[in-house]
Amino acid sequence: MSKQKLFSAVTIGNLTLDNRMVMAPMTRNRAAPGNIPQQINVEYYRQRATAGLIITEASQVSPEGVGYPDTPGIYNDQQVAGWRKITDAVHQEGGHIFIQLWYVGRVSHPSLLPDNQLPVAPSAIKPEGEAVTYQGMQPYVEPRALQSSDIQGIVLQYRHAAKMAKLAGFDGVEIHAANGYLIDQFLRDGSNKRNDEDGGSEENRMRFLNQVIDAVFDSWDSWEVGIRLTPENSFNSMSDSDPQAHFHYFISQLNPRNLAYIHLLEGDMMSKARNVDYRALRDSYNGIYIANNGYDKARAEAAINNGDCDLVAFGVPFIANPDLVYRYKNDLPLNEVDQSTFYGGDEKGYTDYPFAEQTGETVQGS
Ligand code: 8OZ
Repeated sequence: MSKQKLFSAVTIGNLTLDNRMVMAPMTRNRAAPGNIPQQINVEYYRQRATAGLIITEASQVSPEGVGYPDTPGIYNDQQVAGWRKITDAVHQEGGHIFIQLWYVGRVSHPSLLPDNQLPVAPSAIKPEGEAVTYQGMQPYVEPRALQSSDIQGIVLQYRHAAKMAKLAGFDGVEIHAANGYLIDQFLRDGSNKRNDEDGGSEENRMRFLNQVIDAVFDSWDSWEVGIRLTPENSFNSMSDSDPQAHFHYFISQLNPRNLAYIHLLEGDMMSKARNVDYRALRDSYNGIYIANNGYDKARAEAAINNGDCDLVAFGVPFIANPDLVYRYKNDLPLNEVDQSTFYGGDEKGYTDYPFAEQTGETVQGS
């Protein structure tokens, strides 16, 4: 068998990852009250530590950043203590783990926020649909458009969370600038109608992201910071008038930042369309590119061999297969995934997916 690049080591800054299979960030809504990571989460991440890199589920940088029930935070000491058990467990198993920093912006609901305050956004544009709240689904509300003077306060929340992530023992952080949350709301022109220094030109729309990067760099080296982007994902009512050109600009601007990586969810999760030329975006970037969205082993191998990406992030396959690396390496069948247990609940559909050895599968020809 020829050497398979997917299973070859890769260096990011001072880190050497065992393989190029990344566990994608996935919201699972199983934090304890207070948005605190708990023992079941330790077990979940420990089981998946053979991934070259784990990127955690999105984690709020402050109580104001929350948008869903039971999602973890990374802004207080209890949360840091909870995460510390997770990073220790992953490191004990020889793995590496970045935490994804999150502030949802307009995709929230007053009932989830301190003092029932309104969600915030670059512009007062309500997303379609309903928020998931502790009282069930409730229609989204029109967000409050941020004042220029509010923005610095949010940047400071990112700075604080980045510092807490360091205390929690992570190997790095991923800035969630994707999927229609606050940073993405600034980047894309369907949600950013501002006519001040944070809206209009590409440069202005990127200002908030640049400030967040600077804030995170206060506690992390550049090669310990990744960024997730979604040029054309329409999830959360997002749109942009020219994703190819705009994201070419944003990504080119990231070159001198010397980041750990950029991580792109390619295509539109909702329509399954894929109208952006991701190879062109990849070629405009000098550093490491992680590709995501519906890859399996064959597509991942082909993409890496073709130079379309350096690593591939897998989501759903890692939910159902804690030993996905072992299964792919040995061409073993995958467990069937139970979508009904994606969000919320207990160990069922979370830490009870069997490892290959337990199902009696044998390894062929290795
Ligand atoms: C699904 C459900 C809730 C949140 C994202 C953090 O899309 C999420 C998310 C996904 O990035």
